[in-house]
Amino acid sequence: MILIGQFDSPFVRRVGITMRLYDLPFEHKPWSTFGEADKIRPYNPLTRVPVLVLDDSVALVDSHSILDHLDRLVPPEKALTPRKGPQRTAVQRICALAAGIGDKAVSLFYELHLHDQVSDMYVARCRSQIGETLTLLERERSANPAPYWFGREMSQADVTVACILRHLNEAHPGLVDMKTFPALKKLASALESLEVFREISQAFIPPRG
Ligand SMILES: N[C@@H](CCC(=O)N[C@@H](CS)C(=O)NCC(=O)O)C(=O)O
Repeated sequence: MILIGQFDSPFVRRVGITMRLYDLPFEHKPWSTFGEADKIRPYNPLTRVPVLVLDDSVALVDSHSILDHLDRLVPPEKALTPRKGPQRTAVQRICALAAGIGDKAVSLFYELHLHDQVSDMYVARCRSQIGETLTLLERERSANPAPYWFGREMSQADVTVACILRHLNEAHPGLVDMKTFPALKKLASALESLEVFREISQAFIPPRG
């Protein structure tokens, strides 16, 4: 399989980390969505990453559907998102909230750095959406003393939250005071110290329009 996209994208990174944790080998093409859009376009006309090119050449897009595919390539006990039941819904809910923060962080970056005229209203809206969702996640995480979000085993919720927080803080330094979110900070720090998180990582490179 071929994974397209740079690991400074939280969406690409969560796919890369998941593939390592699943022992699924992949070739990595760290193409930039702006500088190398022409290389990405044949696989994804949206020129967004991640893209996962399967061995039969089918190109999957969007980290949610890519992870759904990968989860079915491993035995159920190894999958980071449970196959069924309330636990699946619970993991997906945290992933959706965290990934939503990632979407807003990307939109905010484009608004601030790629638009000639920045909309103060849109910037304020993104900031508030990010802050309020972090507050909700902090509240739920701080009520839970388990080492990972859903107990003693890592789930996709943990992977996604850590990837999103790193991207948020690198793309928008100073936007969020992580001291205000100690439980999230602790979880992310623990995960970022793991070998797989250190290997599958890349410092944020600002896109240029
Ligand atoms: N919902 C998508 C979001 C992917 C996304 O926003 N990727 C960004 C990089 S972090 C991108 O490709 N941006 C280029 C663009 O939107 O033009 C996912 O989960 O994969």
